[in-house]
Amino acid sequence: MTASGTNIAYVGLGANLGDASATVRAAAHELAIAPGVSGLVLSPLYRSAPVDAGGPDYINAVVCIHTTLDPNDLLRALQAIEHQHGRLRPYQNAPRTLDLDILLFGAAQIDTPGLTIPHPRMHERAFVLRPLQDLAPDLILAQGALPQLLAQCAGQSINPE
Ligand code: PH2
Ligand code: MG
Ligand code: MG
Repeated sequence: MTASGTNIAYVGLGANLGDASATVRAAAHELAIAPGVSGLVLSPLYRSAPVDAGGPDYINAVVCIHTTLDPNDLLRALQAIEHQHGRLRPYQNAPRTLDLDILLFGAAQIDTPGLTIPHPRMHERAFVLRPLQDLAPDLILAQGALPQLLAQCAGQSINPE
């Protein structure tokens, strides 16, 4: 936590139904103006092939925020934005209009049924690591530095949108 009582969090954004780019940009704006959230920075958007999932290509991005919310309240705020964009959950990893995942929340390590932080699969997904690297190139995850982790995802297709 910083001196002002805020935490820095990183949130992954993904969409592969409808106008995915517009949805990701709109969701970032909605999060930027949410109570308890400030200083949002949006990474460039990327187009990525689905990983462990089917359906159309995804649009992915990452945002960095400062927040006075606790992790569960941030999760609820993200779920409200997903819901506003018509998110349905018919089955795991189903195509979606919008997915908002907390990747990192300060130095928090949380493992509860509803919330796991750091995100348990972020270190093996180029669609997270590449935009995260744009925002925080020197970040080091428990599994390694971003360039090293990205090199291990070389088979995953991801291109600037
Ligand atoms: N999200 C998933 C599963 N697979 N693949 C890509 N490319 N982008 C995603 O956002 C994504 C995925 C589950 O949340
Ligand atoms: Mg996800
Ligand atoms: Mg999710």
